[in-house]
Amino acid sequence: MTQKRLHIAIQKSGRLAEKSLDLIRDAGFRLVKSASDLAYSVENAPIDLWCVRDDDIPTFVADGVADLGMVGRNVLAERAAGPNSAPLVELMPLGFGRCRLSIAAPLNFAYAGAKSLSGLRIATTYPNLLEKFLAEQGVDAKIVTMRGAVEVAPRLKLAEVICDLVSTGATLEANGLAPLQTVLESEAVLVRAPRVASEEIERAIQSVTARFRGVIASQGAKYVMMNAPRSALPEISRILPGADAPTVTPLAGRDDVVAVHAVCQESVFWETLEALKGAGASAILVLPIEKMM
Ligand code: PRT
Ligand code: ZN
Repeated sequence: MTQKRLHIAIQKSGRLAEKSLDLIRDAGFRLVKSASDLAYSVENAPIDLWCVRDDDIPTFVADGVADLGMVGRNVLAERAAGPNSAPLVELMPLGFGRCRLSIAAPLNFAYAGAKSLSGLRIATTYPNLLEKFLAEQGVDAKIVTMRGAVEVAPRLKLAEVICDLVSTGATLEANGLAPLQTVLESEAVLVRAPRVASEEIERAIQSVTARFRGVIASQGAKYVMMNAPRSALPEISRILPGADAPTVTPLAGRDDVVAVHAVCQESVFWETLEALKGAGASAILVLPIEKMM
């Protein structure tokens, strides 16, 4: 019997495409591109990737064509907020593609909470999420659904206000707009359908998810080593950013000084090293972590 292959749908090209491939490669999967550019197969595991439009990823997963999908939470949430959509399960955030779905308006717009939107036209490519937001806020406004280039709507007098994705804010600024309120915080997420798959596929999902978690946990995490006076340990534990209890080992021939090792989940800045030195630490080393599980 041939082994069933796990299918993962990823964006073909766009903001999430490269980062999705990077995560899969970093999880140890060797990718071979198909001749058509529409798929990859994994050389060292029974996994195939389908490369599709991001908007199609939820449908691929809901219909069982793919077992997993990597897609922006905004795309999923827009679908979930619409009529007749089978819900999908968000397994984990993937740590890239971060953005916000925000209400934005021309700089001179006087905003005093969502009620200020009453009676206005709001242009968006996310009509379902916007409708849900307005209903929650008890605001009656007109939704103008666009396919893209939402930021030009106020200038074209199509709408007074927009609701669009923002990451750096440069697009809003270039169009004389400012964000007023966040409707949704988004990033790329791993999704699956709620139904239980075959035992083989369920096992593959568990294993792939554990590897992705490991890759994401090790991103930004650092291994910090130093020597420190035993008496400074409480102070040093306090300074180490996002570390659990450090490992403390004796140094040969020294009773007063120990070696301290810790995994820091947050960035270790020069300021942190200076603070550690100030607390009496010496020979401080900060090392990258390749894998963590
Ligand atoms: O072809 P396909 O349909 O697959 O791609 P697409 O054009 O629909 O999507 P794409 O590649 O633009 O975005 C894919 C996903 O990236 C989105 O669904 C979000 O989850 C995520 N993402 C993260 C963003 C942004 N940041 C983002 N800034 N998607 C779009 N934008 C746009 C935004 O709409 C606005 O036009 O970028 C502009 C604002 O950017 P800043 O940096 O100027 O604020
Ligand atoms: Zn799209």
